Amino acid sequence: MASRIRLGLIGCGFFAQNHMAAWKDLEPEGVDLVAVCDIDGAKAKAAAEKFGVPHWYTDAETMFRESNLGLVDIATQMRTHLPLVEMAMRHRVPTIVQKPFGQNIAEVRRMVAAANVRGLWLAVHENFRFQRPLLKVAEIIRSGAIGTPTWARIGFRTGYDIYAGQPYLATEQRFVLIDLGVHVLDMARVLLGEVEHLTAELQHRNPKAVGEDTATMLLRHTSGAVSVVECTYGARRIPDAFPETLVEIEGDAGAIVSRIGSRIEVTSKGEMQVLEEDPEVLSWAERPWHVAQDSVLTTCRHLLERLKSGRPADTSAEDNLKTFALVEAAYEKAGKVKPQT
Ligand code: NAD
Ligand code: 89V
Repeated sequence: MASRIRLGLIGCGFFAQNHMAAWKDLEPEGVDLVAVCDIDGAKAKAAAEKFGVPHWYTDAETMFRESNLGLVDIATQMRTHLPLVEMAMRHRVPTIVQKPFGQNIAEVRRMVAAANVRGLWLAVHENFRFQRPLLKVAEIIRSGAIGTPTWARIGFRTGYDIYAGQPYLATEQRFVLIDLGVHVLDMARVLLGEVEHLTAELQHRNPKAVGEDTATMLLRHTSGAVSVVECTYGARRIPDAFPETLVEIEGDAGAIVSRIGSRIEVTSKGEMQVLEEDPEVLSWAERPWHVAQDSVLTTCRHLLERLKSGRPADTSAEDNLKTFALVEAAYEKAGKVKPQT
């Protein structure tokens, strides 16, 4: 019988509930969540009880020493990713870390180096590219149905109260680009390929947020394609698209337009076809998060399969470094942001 993987999870907060639910669903595929850790003992204990995890810890070092882990999933906020990834590497445990990979590119490079010097597997839980509608868009492009992509608009524009579940976002000096821009820039790479030139405008439209809450970027890809990549938590439109990333993609033989509700309009050979790609609402999911929650399960399945087969993840540390470099380039190009009262 193929050996089962002993998994530990660090950070039992808001979004980790989806990680733990997904890992429990993946038990039949060879993974056992054997330990959880949170510096807040009440959260660690609650997670262990909710998900039937045999051991819980308040100190990651102790968990590594006692749990004989084959994989660790770090679902804390970005300021603790570097120390926890380096700890996992010292214990020679293959590691998944949530986005943003790090607080800045220097930290990201340190984590990539810590894995490479030891020949260890390291990946980022970057799940937008595993959202069902975006998987379908990428599949349509690969099929050649729209020819060669030449232009795109990739946007995540919402007024959803993200601060209710993630209050810390309102206190980050570097906010929407590193939190949300990292997702849509990753999608730009997935759909149109690597980027050779980028400009960016940042806006600080929400006076209650410390950092920028709106980013609009113009990218030229090495293919010659051009994309407008944008994200905001300050939209006022109805219906609200949360948590969907809406895309328009033009090729030399067709086009793709995604609409709210995971509907995809594909124009090819002069015909327009509508595809319904709204994922089922998993037993542990709820609208409107269900699109993101479904992507967590797909992401964790991909990561597990790649680890077990000894191959890098599509969202490997090395790959996500390229996306993170675009985040840093956008901050550099945008310069100082003036609050808009
Ligand atoms: P959170 O603050 O709710 O949870 C983080 C938890 O980590 C807290 O319970 C905290 O006590 C714990 N923690 C902090 N330092 C620790 C340490 N050294 N050891 C053990 N536990 C520690 O944060 P969140 O909203 O769940 O976000 C966590 C990460 O997930 C962030 O990086 C965020 O960007 C990301 N996130 C991703 C998605 C997505 O994949 N689409 C969605 C939301 C959040
Ligand atoms: O990724 C995040 O941190 C979440 C989002 C809604 C974008 O998934 O805020």
